[in-house]
Amino acid sequence: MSDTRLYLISPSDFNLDLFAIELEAALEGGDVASFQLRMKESYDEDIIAATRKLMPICHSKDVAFIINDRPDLAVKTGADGVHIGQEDVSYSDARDIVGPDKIVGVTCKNSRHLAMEAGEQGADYVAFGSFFPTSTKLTTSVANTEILTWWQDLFEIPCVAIGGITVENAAKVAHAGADFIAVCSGIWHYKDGPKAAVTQFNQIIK
Ligand code: TZP
Ligand code: MG
Repeated sequence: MSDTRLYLISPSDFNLDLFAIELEAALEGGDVASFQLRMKESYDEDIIAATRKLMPICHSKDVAFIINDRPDLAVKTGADGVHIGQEDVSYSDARDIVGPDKIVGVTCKNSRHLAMEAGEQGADYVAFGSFFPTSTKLTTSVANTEILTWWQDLFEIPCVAIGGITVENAAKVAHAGADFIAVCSGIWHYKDGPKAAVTQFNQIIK
């Protein structure tokens, strides 16, 4: 394990003013590499309004701001990148939309094949999951930590571990080779609050 870093994922629904305070607190807790705005059921104008409020908070801490599913909104809002799943727009279409400079990350479930394909096409990171039970998303694939070690040994492109990661189990995916651990409820529902969660995660994964 070397330098695993945190990748925060937003809840899909939240009060923007209150969540902005939570996000600020979380980023006070320690190192965070990136933040993904994952508003799955929202209107475009709400995603744009959330980006306008939350992205400056992230940028003030050098945290990359990634939008889920929507390369078009990443361009429109000036976000740093987009995260796409296998059911979203293809990697090549996403890249065409956002251009060469933005981050494009791709969910690869538990598939070595999908990850190699995404890597060959130019993905900036590949994401594997779900490693642990989660209620944030309907689990369509269960991943084993071996896939992180396999990827880490063979490829330079960073890999992200996702799904049910908490302060209790984060060491397992970090040790296995995750470059980033992506966490939603393990941060926002942490018993002592998001700031303490970020501090705890950093102690565990460094
Ligand atoms: N993809 C696989 S699991 C998941 C996503 C977006 C949800 C992650 O949220 P949590 O609460 O950290 O399990
Ligand atoms: Mg998606």
